[in-house]
Amino acid sequence: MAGVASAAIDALAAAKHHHPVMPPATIHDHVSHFGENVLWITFIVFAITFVVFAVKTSQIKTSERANAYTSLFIVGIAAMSYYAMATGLGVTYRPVKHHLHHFRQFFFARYIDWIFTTPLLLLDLVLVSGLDLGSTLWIVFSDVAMILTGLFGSYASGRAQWGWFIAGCAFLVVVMVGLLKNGAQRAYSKSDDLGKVYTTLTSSLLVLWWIYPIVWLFTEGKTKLSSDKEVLCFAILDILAKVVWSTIIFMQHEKIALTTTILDEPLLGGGLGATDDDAI
Ligand code: RET
Repeated sequence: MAGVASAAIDALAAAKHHHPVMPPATIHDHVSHFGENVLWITFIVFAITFVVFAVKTSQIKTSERANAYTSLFIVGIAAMSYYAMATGLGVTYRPVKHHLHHFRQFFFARYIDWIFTTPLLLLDLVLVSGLDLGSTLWIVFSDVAMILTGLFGSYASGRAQWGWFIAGCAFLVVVMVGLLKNGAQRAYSKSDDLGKVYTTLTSSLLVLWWIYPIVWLFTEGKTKLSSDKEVLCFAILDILAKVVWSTIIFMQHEKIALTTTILDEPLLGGGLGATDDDAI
């Protein structure tokens, strides 16, 4: 009992110093003050964006708020995830391959964040195009599988890691095909204007999303970049993919609302906005 209590006290003391699970090792890669500041600044950016989005959402007609609520939820989750990482909660250490006494900080909170926010980002596009439920499901399932490969791949060692990485990239290709083929067809079938808005949103999203595996390769994968650089690269990407990208959706909302009839259609009638007959 006393052992448990003293372990709890040790854990609390360690958490206070941002090293929650400090293994008995000789080398640790972890963020310096610079990285910690990046985490805090990113948290503040997301928190402010959440407030701004909440105000903007309240100014939109209730029936046209679907994208706005989705974006609000996305930045809200990101704010929580960055708060967790900045306070040392969503962080642990993992062994670095081929080195017995070398451990590197591992920000698992990212993956919890991404597993919720990437499907929500895709939902934004589904709402814009009015894609049918069947296509939506395989796109979203591939996306979730992709994030899981990143989580497992970070912990895997040696060659096993590349299996996860390749599988993850394959899932991203599936997502890409679904968005560019099924999604675009559906959006253009509604109107040319909507098709164009959808294509701009989708291509900017995909360009950003392909940078994630590249950063992952040099950080979690090959551990070539320091923990500070890892935090900085993902923070920039997350702000671009969530704050900037969702702001574009907010700005386009009138065009989207004018051309879609999503909310007038029955939600369970074959799709999130689509009916059975217009499913592709
Ligand atoms: C991983 C590693 C495995 C291979 C691939 C990946 C892709 C991750 C992506 C993440 C996107 C995150 C976003 C977050 C929200 O802002 C998991 C890094 C392909 C595309 C958009």
